[in-house]
Amino acid sequence: MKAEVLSLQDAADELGVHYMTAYRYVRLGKLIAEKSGGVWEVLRSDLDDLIQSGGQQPAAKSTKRWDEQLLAVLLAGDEGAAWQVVESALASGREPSAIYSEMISPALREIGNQWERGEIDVVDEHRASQIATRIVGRLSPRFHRRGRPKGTFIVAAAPGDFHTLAVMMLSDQIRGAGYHTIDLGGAVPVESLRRAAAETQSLSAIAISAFRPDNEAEIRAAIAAARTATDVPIILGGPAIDGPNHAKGLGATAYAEDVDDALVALISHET
Ligand code: B12
Repeated sequence: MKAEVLSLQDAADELGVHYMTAYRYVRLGKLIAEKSGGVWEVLRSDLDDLIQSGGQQPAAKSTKRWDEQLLAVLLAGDEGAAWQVVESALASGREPSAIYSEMISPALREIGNQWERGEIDVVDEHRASQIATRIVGRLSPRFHRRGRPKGTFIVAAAPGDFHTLAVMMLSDQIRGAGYHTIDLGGAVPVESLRRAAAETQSLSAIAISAFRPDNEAEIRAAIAAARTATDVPIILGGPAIDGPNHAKGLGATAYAEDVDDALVALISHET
């Protein structure tokens, strides 16, 4: 059976509130709505949930769907609403790291898929990425840990690869795990990576992120150059890397899907 969809105005009428109040509910994550063809739409079941809870959605349910809410406001280009969704998720107990991996990453992946299918314009995608970048900038200080760092990670995107958002998130998550990080951002030149590897004190590992499957030669060159400067593990990850064999074939010590994987790779290299 097809789910019943209402306009936000209809939802406001049923709630007996002004349109702007209903929109505020959407921004606060109390009412789940998605923008379709420039118009906010609400599922009947979500409206009923809100009505049954006397205007207050149960926290667990809305927490589970912060990700959908974030996707909707990122697509709408509403930066204020995007930050409010993040703040609400933080207030309900979500860790900043989970905001990255369970909310921002899936939202951006979905936006990439919609762009690939021609459902949204590249402008929508760029606008959403910029908002996501600013959100990550605001969350970044929350990953700071007191005390002596366990070591240092260099984190960078492969040469020719401008997908810096993942590098920012990864760098924060590694910092959150107690390491100092040197974030070299996107499209790091091969020689710069080699020099950074040679000059960094207490280097523990180098993490390289790859989103472009078409620049394997550059990834290989970057890893080879870094290898001439250090023997710490070089951990390769990102959607352009198809698992451990692929990573090792490009010269990396190990493949990692996320920060936990990267730390496991580091520890197993050390022991
Ligand atoms: C935002 C974006 C951009 C932005 C990047 C902005 C920025 N500052 O980062 C801009 C506009 C620059 C861009 C450009 C391009 N993009 Co783009 N982009 C995206 C998009 C929508 C999101 C990327 C992103 O940040 N994802 C969020 C990240 C954080 O999520 P994540 O993947 O889960 O990342 C986590 C893990 O992968 C992991 N991880 C990642 N790396 C590593 C490394 C290690 C060591 C470890 C442990 C973990 C790890 O940790 C991350 C954080 O938790 C993707 C869609 C997608 N499917 O991802 C397309 C996408 C990656 N782009 C794509 C393309 C084609 C391009 C362009 C070639 C488009 C063009 N024709 O110009 C250019 C290439 C530019 C270049 N030279 O790099 C394609 C790549 C497909 C392909 N197979 O080639 C995608 C998949 C879109 C699509 N569906 O077609 N893009």
